[in-house]
Amino acid sequence: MITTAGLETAIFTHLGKGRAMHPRDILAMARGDRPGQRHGPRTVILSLLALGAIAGALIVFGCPGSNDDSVIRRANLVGSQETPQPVTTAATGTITLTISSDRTRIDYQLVTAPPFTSNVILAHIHIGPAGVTGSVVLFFCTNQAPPAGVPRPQACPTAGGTIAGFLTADDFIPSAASAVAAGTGASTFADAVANILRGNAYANVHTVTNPGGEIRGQLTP
Ligand SMILES: [Cu+2]
Repeated sequence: MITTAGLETAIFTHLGKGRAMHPRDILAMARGDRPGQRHGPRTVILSLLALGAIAGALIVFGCPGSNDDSVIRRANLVGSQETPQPVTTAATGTITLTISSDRTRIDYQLVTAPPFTSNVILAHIHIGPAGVTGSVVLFFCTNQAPPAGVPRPQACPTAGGTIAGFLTADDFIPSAASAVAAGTGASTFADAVANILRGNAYANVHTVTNPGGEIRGQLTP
């Protein structure tokens, strides 16, 4: 019986000696033979079958993570980032987005830390650059009437806390054409993802006292 482990050991043992090796010798070593030993057609065929099996296993199992092209975007949320006026608050937050390899899903974790000035009412993603107010395209959570046309977002922890979930095209809220043209909106989920990836999006947490937003952060790599 020829095992992959045995073959790898043979190859690496030999590579360690810094000498080139003929494939025939590698197979021979895997069988426990001495390099250079001659074999009949049956042995050669069995050896080729073994090589095929090893190649097949490599194709099936691949290298861990080799197909994972997911992308992370993060933001630190603070009152001083709010527009049009900075907000004075001791509350802070962090948002982490993991955008899937095929860019059709955003997994998120939102951590908000008290003290907020008042109860948190909603949190979401806006499109737009730092210092500019843009359109809301994706909700993380809300304690208000849910947005129309999308699945109901989860509740926000009113005094801060951690929530996690994921967003897809189902959750996307299209912006007005004028906002899209101005760079403060997105027409599709894919468009929103493209804006997030190029830094033209931010997360915002709104409270009763600061309905326009209490802490905000621009999404960056
Ligand atoms: Cu907002």
